[in-house]
Amino acid sequence: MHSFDWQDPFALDAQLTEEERMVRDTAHNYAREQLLPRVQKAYLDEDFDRAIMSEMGELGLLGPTIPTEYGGAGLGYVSYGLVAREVEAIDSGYRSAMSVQSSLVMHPINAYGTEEQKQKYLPKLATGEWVGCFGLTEPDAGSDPGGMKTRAKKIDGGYSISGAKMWITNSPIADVFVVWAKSDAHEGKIKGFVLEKDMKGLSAPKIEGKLSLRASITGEIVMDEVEVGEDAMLSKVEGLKGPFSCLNRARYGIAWGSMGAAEFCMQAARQYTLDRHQFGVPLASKQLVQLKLAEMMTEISLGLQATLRAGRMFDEGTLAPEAISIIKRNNCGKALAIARTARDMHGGNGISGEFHVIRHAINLETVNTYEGTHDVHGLILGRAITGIAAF
Ligand code: TGC
Ligand code: FAD
Repeated sequence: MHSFDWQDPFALDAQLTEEERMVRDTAHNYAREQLLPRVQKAYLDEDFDRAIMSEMGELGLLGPTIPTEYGGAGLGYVSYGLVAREVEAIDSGYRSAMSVQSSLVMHPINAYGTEEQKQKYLPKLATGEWVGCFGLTEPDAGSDPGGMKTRAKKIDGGYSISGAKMWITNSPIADVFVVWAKSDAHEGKIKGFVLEKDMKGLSAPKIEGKLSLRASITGEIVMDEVEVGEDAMLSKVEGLKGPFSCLNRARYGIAWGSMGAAEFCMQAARQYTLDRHQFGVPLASKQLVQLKLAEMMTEISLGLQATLRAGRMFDEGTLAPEAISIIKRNNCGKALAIARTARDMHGGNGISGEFHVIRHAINLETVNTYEGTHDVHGLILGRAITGIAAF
């Protein structure tokens, strides 16, 4: 019989290729050595260090699945997921910055852009020289992006775009804005546009005072008759499937990332309860504590195994969006519950930034909401099971 490894019950490590392990180790070392030491201050100061994007770019962590000819790493989706897991073990906000750049900005340009757009944007996004953001959500259109008000009006030689996007990761520091608008030249259908920072009529004010995801920068995108040429349009896609195909990739990465945060919290709770003595014995000797750790290990190992399977299916081209809803919804919900329990197991120390668990728990409130809320993914699955849309 094999011996049991509580950190890897189903031998996930053994199911990875040599290349995937190398990518994982690179991301692990970077996250532990460069991100962990600065996260507590960044969180307290509500500050995202722009240099992180260049550091990640240098290591090849931005756009890992983008072809090498455009500056990406040409890796598979399992590698992408492993990076998300390592980065989110430190902070969901750092994974956010990375997944927006990779899945929501580089992917649509690569999938729907012209050769010129790819040459112009992808290499600089891959190195982190440019930061990108993705504008889908609006003040009055969140779970229902089909209700967006942003309009692209046809003008001579291009479009005039007006509207407002809300809750946009990276927007205040972005150089490149992928925004989605209803185009009057396309019967009101949704089209994607690539805007640039200094365009007239474009601004991206920061949203101040977030109590969650404070180490990530979030803002609005305000577009007041921003004029762009035809060459700003992502011409190869039309309708909601454009933004949704980007969300598929980001949601998949979040499924991995949230498990990284959960693993961090579980390991912290285990160590804390082994070290902490009450009633003359380590807290870890108590049945209630062991049961909590057992639940955590169970959910993490099942969550990771499902996510690895999804990654393999992604690379084979057999992964349906509904399967991504299963892992996004389940892993975020489970990670949030694990982080809250780990916070409780730390007692009073659990509310201190020094122990990290409360930061993870508060971050995971956002992760459970963005990229489709927990309930919206439940409704996507309900529709798949019954054939009836209940949104
Ligand atoms: P529905 O009628 O279902 O679909 C409209 C069209 O889109 C196609 N489609 C998809 N295509 C690819 N992948 C998917 N996952 C797709 N889902 C739908 C569909 O086939 C159809 O195509 P066609 O050709 O027939 O037009 O659309 P609906 O309006 O009824 O939508 C329902 C619902 C609830 C599923 C959807 O609106 C939804 O997913 N809402 C959640 C919104 C959301 O996730 N927003 C995320 C914003 S970005 C973000 O949060 C970034 S945070 C990043 C970070 O910091 O990490
Ligand atoms: P609503 O849609 O108003 O939902 C409110 C509540 O109602 C939720 O509990 C929801 O589950 C429930 N609900 C909604 N519809 C139904 C229904 N039909 N039946 C039952 N219950 C329902 N968006 C971007 O485009 N780009 C980004 O980079 C980005 N980054 C973000 C960063 C942060 C920090 C945050 C908080 C959000 C970000 N978002 C981004 C927006 C995010 O995707 C939305 O917040 C999310 O999709 C939910 O939309 P909403 O906030 O409008 O909530």
